[in-house]
Amino acid sequence: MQGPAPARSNARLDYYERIARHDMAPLWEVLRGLVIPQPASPAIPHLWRYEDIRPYILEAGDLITAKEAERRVLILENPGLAGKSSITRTLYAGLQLILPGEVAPAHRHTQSALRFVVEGSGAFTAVDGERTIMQPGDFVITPSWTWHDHGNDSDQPMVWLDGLDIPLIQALDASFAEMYPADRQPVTRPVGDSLARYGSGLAPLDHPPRSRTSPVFNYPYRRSREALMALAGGPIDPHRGLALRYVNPETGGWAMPTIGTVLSLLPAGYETLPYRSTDGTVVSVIEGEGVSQIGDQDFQWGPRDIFVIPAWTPARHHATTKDAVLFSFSDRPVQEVLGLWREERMAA
Ligand code: 1HN
Repeated sequence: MQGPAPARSNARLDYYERIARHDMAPLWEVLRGLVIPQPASPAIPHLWRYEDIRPYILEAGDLITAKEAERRVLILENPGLAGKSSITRTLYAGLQLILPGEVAPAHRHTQSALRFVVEGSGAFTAVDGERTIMQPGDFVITPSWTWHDHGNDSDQPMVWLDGLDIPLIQALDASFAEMYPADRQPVTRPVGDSLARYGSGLAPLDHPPRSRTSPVFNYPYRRSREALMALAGGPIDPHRGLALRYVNPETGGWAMPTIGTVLSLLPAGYETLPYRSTDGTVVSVIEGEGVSQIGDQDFQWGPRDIFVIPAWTPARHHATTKDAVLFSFSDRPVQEVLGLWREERMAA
């Protein structure tokens, strides 16, 4: 697969032309590009500075309502994947705006979604009959094929990062979607019900898991941050900082079947050693400031900035002035079940 490319004699070229008419092609002409010795993602490292893009997000609010748009979102498109609505090869990311009084109508689709609240507080999302009120840093899940609508009964705009497995579902040709017959689905359980039932290391007796996604659909930042900070004085992974995985309490596995989510702490002044893994990763900065070297580029970041580390691209992170807290997501759960996921802990 890495030997020299075969020469293209006239006889061979003539043959390729004739077999093309029968919808066939010679593998030996393309093999070296298909089965490559290591990942070479077309995605490139990139950072979206929140301060720079925020005016455009708010401007969308003057141009179109959430209802007309169905979802008023600016896609964060990887510059290496132009026109593909993708931030990595398998994942989509966007920033969604919902203004006071608005409703994003109920629908469902086979794509799984996560919301990570970036700005504003008090808007809600309803999933499968339950509402959750969202605060900055909350990680909220919309499992595959569940009805979901959003609303904002607060007095401030809310912006959240959407992460979906759209390109992955597209590659599998497994997209189904439909609108709910009304803007809002009926609410059948009180706010906080899922967290009370499943979010305290307890689960209802005699109820087997109903889905592959965590029954906790809002992991409130207050609780996640507390867990992280409780470990702050202890040992730290030199390549990854202090990193915690969001778990499905029924299985101990990832919270979502297709998207792995992580909360990390880099103490002030801490510099990680270079690291790469096969899961291209989207990072949303919650607290702190720093600089990340991704491939051969340096990216400076602060609160609410979003950056992407393509698959198998070495990255190292430095929290400069304060403790940094980062939320990140990738397709790692998919790669793990398929036995494909790899990482490399590199020397400085
Ligand atoms: C979607 O349903 C939402 O529910 C956000 O908020 C972004 C992007 C593509 C397809 C469906 C949402 C989406 C989406």
